[in-house]
Amino acid sequence: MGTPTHCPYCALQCGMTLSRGGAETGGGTGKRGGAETGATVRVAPRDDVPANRGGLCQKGWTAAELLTAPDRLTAPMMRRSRDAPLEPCTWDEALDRVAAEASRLRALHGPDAVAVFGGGGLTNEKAYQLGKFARVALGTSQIDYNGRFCMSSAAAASGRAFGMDRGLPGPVTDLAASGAVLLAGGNVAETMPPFMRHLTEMRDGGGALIVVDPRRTATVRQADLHLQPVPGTDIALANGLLHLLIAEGLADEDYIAARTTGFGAVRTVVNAYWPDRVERITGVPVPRMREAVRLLARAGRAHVLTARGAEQHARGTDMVSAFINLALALGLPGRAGSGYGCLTGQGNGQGGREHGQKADQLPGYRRIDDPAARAHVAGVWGVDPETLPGPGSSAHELLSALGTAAGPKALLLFGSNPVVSAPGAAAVEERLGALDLLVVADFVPSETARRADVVLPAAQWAEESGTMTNLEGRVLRRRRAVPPPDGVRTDLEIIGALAGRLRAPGEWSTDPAEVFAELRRASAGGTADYSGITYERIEAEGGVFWPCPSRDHPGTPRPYLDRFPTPDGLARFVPAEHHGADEDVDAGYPVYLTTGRVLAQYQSGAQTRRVPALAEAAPGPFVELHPDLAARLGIEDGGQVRVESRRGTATVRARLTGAIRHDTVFMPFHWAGEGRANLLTNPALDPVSRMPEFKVCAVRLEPAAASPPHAPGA
Ligand SMILES: Nc1nc2c(c(=O)[nH]1)N[C@H]1C(S)=C(S)[C@@H](COP(=O)(O)OP(=O)(O)OC[C@H]3O[C@@H](n4cnc5c(=O)[nH]c(N)nc54)[C@H](O)[C@@H]3O)O[C@H]1N2
Ligand SMILES: Nc1nc2c(c(=O)[nH]1)N[C@H]1C(S)=C(S)[C@@H](COP(=O)(O)OP(=O)(O)OC[C@H]3O[C@@H](n4cnc5c(=O)[nH]c(N)nc54)[C@H](O)[C@@H]3O)O[C@H]1N2
Ligand code: SF4
Ligand SMILES: [Mo]
Repeated sequence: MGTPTHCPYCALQCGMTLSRGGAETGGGTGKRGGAETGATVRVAPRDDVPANRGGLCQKGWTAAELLTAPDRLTAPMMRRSRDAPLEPCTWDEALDRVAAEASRLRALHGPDAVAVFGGGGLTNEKAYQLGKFARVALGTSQIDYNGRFCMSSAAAASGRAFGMDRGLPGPVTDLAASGAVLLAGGNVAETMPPFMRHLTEMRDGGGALIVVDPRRTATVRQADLHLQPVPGTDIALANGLLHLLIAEGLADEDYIAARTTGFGAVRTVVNAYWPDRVERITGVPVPRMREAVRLLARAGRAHVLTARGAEQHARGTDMVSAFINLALALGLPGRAGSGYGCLTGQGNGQGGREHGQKADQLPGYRRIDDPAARAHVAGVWGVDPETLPGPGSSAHELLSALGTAAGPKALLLFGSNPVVSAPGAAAVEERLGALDLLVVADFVPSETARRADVVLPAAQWAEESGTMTNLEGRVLRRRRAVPPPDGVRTDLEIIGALAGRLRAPGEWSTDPAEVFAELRRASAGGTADYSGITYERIEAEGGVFWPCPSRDHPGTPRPYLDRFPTPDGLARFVPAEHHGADEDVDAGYPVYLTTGRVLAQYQSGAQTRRVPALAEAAPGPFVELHPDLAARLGIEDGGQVRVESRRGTATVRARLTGAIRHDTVFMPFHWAGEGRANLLTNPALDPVSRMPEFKVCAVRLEPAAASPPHAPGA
């Protein structure tokens, strides 16, 4: 039979069944040591989950192998003094030290001296409890999370257009019945492979896939039309498409009049984006733009989707607004089977942004500066609203302030590895080193955990239960299939034990079901209302879509059908002007660098670099560049290259491909050490979302002296 659950990695949350026992048969199993010597955990895809319907990618198939990673953390560790090595200790020693040190720093410097950093991989229960822990047990305003580096620009743009931020406008299966999908800045064939089947089904039914990407990716190879812009020019491109749509009389005037506001100002702006000008800015030929507009306008049902390529920019919020404007002029949002959607990235990237681990947020997608929201949530927490701190700083600002005179002196980190994944990684490492106390809860000694003063070993996905909200806004059950190894605790147990030591008021259950019951009450009446969702309903209904404000409410697969959750019920056009990259190319740094992902590695790689089959498939960092550019620079395929930006230098292998623009190179960001893409990236922030510009900066390249091959797992 086995335990039905979902993959630990990305937001598609593919359904899988975990079963125990039996002999090990190679790929797809994790062999358990210690108390359960010989037991194995076997992964099989579920075909009753619409998102993946029997499919899994290589990361999902091998997910159980991390349960028994040779260097899995199974005992707390701490440093007795600053320069001492990390040594195993007891849980009491570790937790006492964290509580005592946090209390001391708070007494000395005030409550904001202790900061918290969370992650979009945490279950709803954990994300909720972490936000409550920061506000109630520590009293700090300084909490944010890695989702700020992920979909925050799309969240901000969706909020201002629709009054709400929920990744997709309907079930992912709606895509298959679409007549056209425009995907801007997403490489789903590598980042969520089973998602491709919905797009393939659409194409089989006559629909067209249009992809906007500076690279001819695996996704583009399955598309009908490729628009290949210069990185950072998507606003101009989207405005150009809208210009053509209007010029050709294809805008949906009736829909615009009935369901939207603000079109006039956008029309005035896009007036100046005539096709030749847009071709000059973006490099996309006018006939391709015309073709894209024709395919979308003729489609009937259609979707405009964005992913990180069109979001991780210093103007990322405006970039998404420009694509939303196009979707609105086509009359898509709020029509069944059509709409604008953002492809959320992390496993619980959606739920993780709803329940309070974000600097400006309280559970239920409430604002922390809203007096009514504060009163409601403080009531659930059993504290005086006056005691709740106000908004804190965004992820990059928080990390940049660590250990400075006015900044936090301690950081508690759950579910992120910023030494690899944060922009300006070298500066972040320096800030972490300046802290009085760094505490990291993780399953493995990530690059960030290795720098910690206290390391707390946490339970993995197959060893805990809770809920995850996938990219559709569907709340799903994560179910425990095996007990954690001896010495390992769940994140809820860790948070509960620290709250107790800090004498925090209120309840600190370590039982996910109890925490979820409290989350439901805290979210009641908020935008992301979970109050009608129960574990039983999720089980019986195959997941429940939020908002779901009562037990007899069916949940909301398609939220905008009747009206948008804005004060007047109308969607808002928001004008967006092209600004170009924060750091443009020049004589010193003549090439654009963009960054992203490959199929076999996940994020900072802390997990996937430890799975042998994945490490073999994607063994080390590289830079992808066009053969013509390589020839000009004297760079050979497979040779070592120095890639240099104004912030640092990375040394990686060259991978030559005609699938990228001549003026652009690409690096995945999954590896540590001197090949880190984030030694180079530009931490310029979007003014609204505070998203860093991961997707474009200026670099120069030169061949490097040969160096030994990269060790896997390093
Ligand atoms: N294998 C794998 N899968 C993952 C993850 C992973 O780490 N590995 N992470 C998960 C997470 S958290 C996320 S957020 C998602 C991300 O999923 P995606 O957004 O699909 O992934 P990326 O590779 O970051 O970026 C997508 C594409 O954007 C393109 N791009 C770069 N610059 C620009 C630009 O200026 N404009 C446009 N239009 N495109 C541009 C890149 O060439 C790249 O092909 O993936 C999830 N799934
Ligand atoms: N250059 C560049 N940089 C990027 C991006 C890019 O496109 N380009 N993308 C950005 C994006 S979209 C994202 S989402 C970030 C992600 O980057 P990170 O925030 O570093 O994400 P992960 O590598 O998933 O790190 C998660 C860490 O927490 C641990 N972990 C996972 N789940 C849990 C849990 O439930 N509990 C605990 N205690 N620990 C857990 C893992 O073992 C791992 O060490 O990277 C960003 N950085
Ligand atoms: S697509 Fe995402 S959820 Fe599905 S198996 Fe791969 S990593 Fe897991
Ligand atoms: Mo992400």
